[in-house]
Amino acid sequence: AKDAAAAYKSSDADGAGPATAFDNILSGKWPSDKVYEDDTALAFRDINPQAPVHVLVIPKIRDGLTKLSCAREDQEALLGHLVYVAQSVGKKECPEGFRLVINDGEHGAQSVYHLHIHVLGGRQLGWPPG
Ligand code: D5M
Repeated sequence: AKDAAAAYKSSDADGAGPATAFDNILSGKWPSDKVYEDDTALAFRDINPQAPVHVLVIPKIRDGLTKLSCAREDQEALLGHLVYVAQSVGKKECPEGFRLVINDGEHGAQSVYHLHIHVLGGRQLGWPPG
């Protein structure tokens, strides 16, 4: 299993965009409130929570996944795994339901260009989103 530092090096070396805040979390340089971790995925609490439960699920190695719309066909299994991890966190922390969000690009209000799935819940969420 790759450790976070090794994953950080790979992420940094992927050449698909500048380092992000999440590289600092993956390298251990910055603290994070981790809720789940495995070989390929990391889940941690959002620093600016929009709901009582607000967790981000990210790939440990970015590999060009600055945003969802950069996904390649060979990354289908990884994307499925990230969604699986997200539902697992949501089910555990939000038994009454939750929402997964992926912001993509400017109009999607994306701010960190390292793919992440927001897991939001712990209160009644509104619809449609803003
Ligand atoms: O969401 C990016 C999210 O990343 C946003 O909700 C804040 C969160 N964020 C940014 N920096 C940190 C750190 N250091 N820890 C935890 N969470 C962080 P987006 O979909 O790109 O708008």
